Amino acid sequence: MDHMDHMEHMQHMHSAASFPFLAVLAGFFLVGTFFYCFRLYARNYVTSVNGYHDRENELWHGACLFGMVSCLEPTWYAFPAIVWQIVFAIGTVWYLVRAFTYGRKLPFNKQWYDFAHAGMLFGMWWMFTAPVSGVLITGLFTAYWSWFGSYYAVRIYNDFKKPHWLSFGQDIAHFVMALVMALMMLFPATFMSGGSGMHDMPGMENMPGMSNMPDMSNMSGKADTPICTGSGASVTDVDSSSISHPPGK
Ligand SMILES: [Cu+2]
Repeated sequence: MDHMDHMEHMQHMHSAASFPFLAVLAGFFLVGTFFYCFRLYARNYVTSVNGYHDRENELWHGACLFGMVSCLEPTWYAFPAIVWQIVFAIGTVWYLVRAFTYGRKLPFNKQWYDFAHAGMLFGMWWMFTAPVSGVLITGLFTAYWSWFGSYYAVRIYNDFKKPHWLSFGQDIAHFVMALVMALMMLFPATFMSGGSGMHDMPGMENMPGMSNMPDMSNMSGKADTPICTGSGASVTDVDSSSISHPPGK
């Protein structure tokens, strides 16, 4: 598509998208970040409710949700993508190591919890890095997040039997996280606008607008622009053939 046509198309689509659903989602994940910050610091309270307190879990869930805020509304924080690429790489390795070592000895833990959280953080790393893309990768991540989401849908159902705001909070945070991540895999273009900052966003050149169609340019199996870009250019903006950098970058 001709670049100027594309820009006009984008601006048209932008003004048509009046409901700020990316901002609403980012706001939800920001509340979730505060929720896990509270859990991180309120050790005695969380222990009195759950019987244990897992500092690493609280910290990494907070990081995950804060990363989602940055992904959906990159202009709210001035974090470049490289920060999240490093953070989520560390988190992924952390939980893999934990799954095979001390995590198995924690009485409240199960090995598959650690694998699930390694997968969660790996999924976030992928959102900010996207070293490669294709139908297979989209399918695998969508399957993973669908499983993750349905597990927590059942947990939310069970929470009604013995309601507590801590368990509702964590299960709803996981469920919405999984739902949004699955949708991001299936409809990446819809989540790449970055709200009000979209005109400064690297990656928007690839967008076919607020389309509900999957971005077919992601299906070619080669390196692609990450869905989450942070406040600056990603170090993995390798597909330069499809990117015309905005002026002043
Ligand atoms: Cu979790």
